[in-house]
Amino acid sequence: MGFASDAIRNIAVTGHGATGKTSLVEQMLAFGGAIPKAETVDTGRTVSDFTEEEINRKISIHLSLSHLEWQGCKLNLLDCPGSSDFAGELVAGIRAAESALILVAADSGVQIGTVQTWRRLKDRAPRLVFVNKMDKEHADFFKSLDNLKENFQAAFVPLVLPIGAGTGFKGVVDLIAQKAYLAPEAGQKAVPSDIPAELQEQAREYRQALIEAAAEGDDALMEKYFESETLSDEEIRQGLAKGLAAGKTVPVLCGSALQASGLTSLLAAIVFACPSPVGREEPLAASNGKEAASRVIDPQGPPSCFVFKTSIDQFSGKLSFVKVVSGTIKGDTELVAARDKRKEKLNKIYTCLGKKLEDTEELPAGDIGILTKLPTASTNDSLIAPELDLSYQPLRLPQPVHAVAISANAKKDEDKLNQLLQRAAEEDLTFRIAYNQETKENVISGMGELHLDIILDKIRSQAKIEMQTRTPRVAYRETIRAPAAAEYQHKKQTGGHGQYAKVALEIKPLARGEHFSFVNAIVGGRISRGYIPGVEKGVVEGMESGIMAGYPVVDLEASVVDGKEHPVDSSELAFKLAARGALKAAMEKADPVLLEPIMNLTVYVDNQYLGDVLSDLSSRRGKVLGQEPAGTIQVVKAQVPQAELLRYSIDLRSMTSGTASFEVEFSHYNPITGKVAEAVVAASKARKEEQQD
Ligand SMILES: Nc1nc2c(ncn2[C@@H]2O[C@H](COP(=O)(O)OP(=O)(O)OP(=O)(O)O)[C@@H](O)[C@H]2O)c(=O)[nH]1
Ligand SMILES: [Mg+2]
Repeated sequence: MGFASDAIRNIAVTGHGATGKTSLVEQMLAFGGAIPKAETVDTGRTVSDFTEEEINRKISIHLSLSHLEWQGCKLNLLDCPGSSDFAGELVAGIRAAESALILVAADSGVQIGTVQTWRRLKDRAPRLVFVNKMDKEHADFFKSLDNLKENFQAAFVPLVLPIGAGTGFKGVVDLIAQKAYLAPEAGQKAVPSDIPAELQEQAREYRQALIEAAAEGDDALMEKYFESETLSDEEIRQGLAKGLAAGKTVPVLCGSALQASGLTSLLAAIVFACPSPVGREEPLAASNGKEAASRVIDPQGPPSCFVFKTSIDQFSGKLSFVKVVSGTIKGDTELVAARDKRKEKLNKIYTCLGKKLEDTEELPAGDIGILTKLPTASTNDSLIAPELDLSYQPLRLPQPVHAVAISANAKKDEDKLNQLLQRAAEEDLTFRIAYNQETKENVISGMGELHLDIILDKIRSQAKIEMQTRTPRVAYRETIRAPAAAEYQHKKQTGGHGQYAKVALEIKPLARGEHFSFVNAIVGGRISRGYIPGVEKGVVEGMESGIMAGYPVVDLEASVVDGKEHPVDSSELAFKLAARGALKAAMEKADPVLLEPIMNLTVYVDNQYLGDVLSDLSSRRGKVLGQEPAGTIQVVKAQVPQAELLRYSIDLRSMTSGTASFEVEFSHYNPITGKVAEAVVAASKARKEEQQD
């Protein structure tokens, strides 16, 4: 209880799916005495994977927090899911941690998820690698090490060497302690022993490399090393810590989570090499408009924290996971939400071991904990002392890559379904729900098919609602390619108070993305000032549905140049209708065209599937912009029409046996003509007829 800020280490445990992150966290917790015994993912009783969906699927879906004490330090472990379907949780985990432990499976080396994690870590530099699963057939520590060097620009430095591999794996040699730690019997601690004779030469060689790497971390150590050609163990640790904090050195360890092997060296490395939160920078939101872009984590000063995750617990209600940036947070600390200065009443403060909440008195700067039942706080909120005026940068979450249209089978369930989807979106910011006004569909989107399936399964089982999903429609647009002019007269003057207005419009194309502008070019009072807003409204309403396929019209300038009014029968409504008619007539003559959304696509793919992925992209009317080899993995950048990507997450999976992954974001709208455009027009016509039936 009561760790000072500089005795805290926050570690995001990351890596490709199924590399053993959850298993390793479990073993570390047991090794450090935080739990009596390590369970396995297969029994569904681990600390980290505790939700029903995780237990059923035997994968991590949510970021989970646990902690242990080691050599006087509090280690907060953030177990991040490996699948790219839950990349949002990884982003949150990385944000809350000062360093990342990247797991690589010794039998597979660097995988797609390793590359993606590495990229996401770019601005949170310090990282360690643990080569796990050394007990597996084909496990090869040195091959994995070469693989890392091939893929990433960094100084990888082994801190341990494996003793054997595969079924012959016995444990590790710790190159700093110069001891062997053999895999312990179940439930036992690893006892240090002498380095086996056959490994002594290799250990000497690697220790020398380790000393050199440590010396490079610090000028004074470098000098000392030149003089005496060696460093003390303590100096090695200091040098590595400096190199790691600067993001230059990446210590590499190995072991087996299954056999609880390699943990002594790993935990020691976390304590001596990973930076404490104190003095690390927490980025500020751009909207602060202040000179500083960040604030250093500091136990002094008024308290503040950042909510990096929100979840709903069956018993405790809303849980807000916070990272304390300054001061100390206690039960009676006064905090307001930076967003609206509304007071947040704190209740109890907790730390946790997975689902198990543990009371705590206070959270000092740098620590991670849970605030419960905050009335309005949500993920990305900054909670600050009332005298502060700042907010922290929101999470840089990835854009959804997969969308489906959804509706409840029974009309009576529609509202309930919407409510539950909204709630899911509050908990998980990479899941979104939106009603698409243009296509008249409820569309949910997320990070992949699995992501959406899991959310829908939960709703199906808990609320007993049956639903249907469909491929969503694309939001096409219409625009013009030439200037044109037309006039239109709206007239209904049969008895009584009539309607009269006449409007002459000139329209011309604007640059892509400029949307709309309206010019009043009336001279000599041909239309009274008071009616001009009616004309503009008519144009805006007319642009809501174009003349080709009924999609919204964009990138057009309309000038009202002439018109006529009647002393009694004219009204704003009459001018609105006349303007709408004039717009349609002008568009007919202005070389109209359909626009389709084009997406920026980044695909991470193994070399062996590169050819398939590229030829598939060209069949999707995609344009490959570049290709970056990163060792055995290629990063392909392309622009592809959205209409061709509606099932990409499913197709890419089957094309690459589930190994590839992609990111996608909207880029721009592009004109379509010929067969592609004809198909869009035909589909829209068919839909209209169907609606009329
Ligand atoms: N042989 C062997 N199997 C391991 C080892 N570590 C984990 N596993 C197994 O690998 C599988 C995946 O382990 P997890 O701990 O769930 O892996 P993870 O990285 O947390 O997976 P995600 O969170 O879903 O990405 C399980 O069946 C584990 O029992 C290891 O060191 N050796
Ligand atoms: Mg896991």
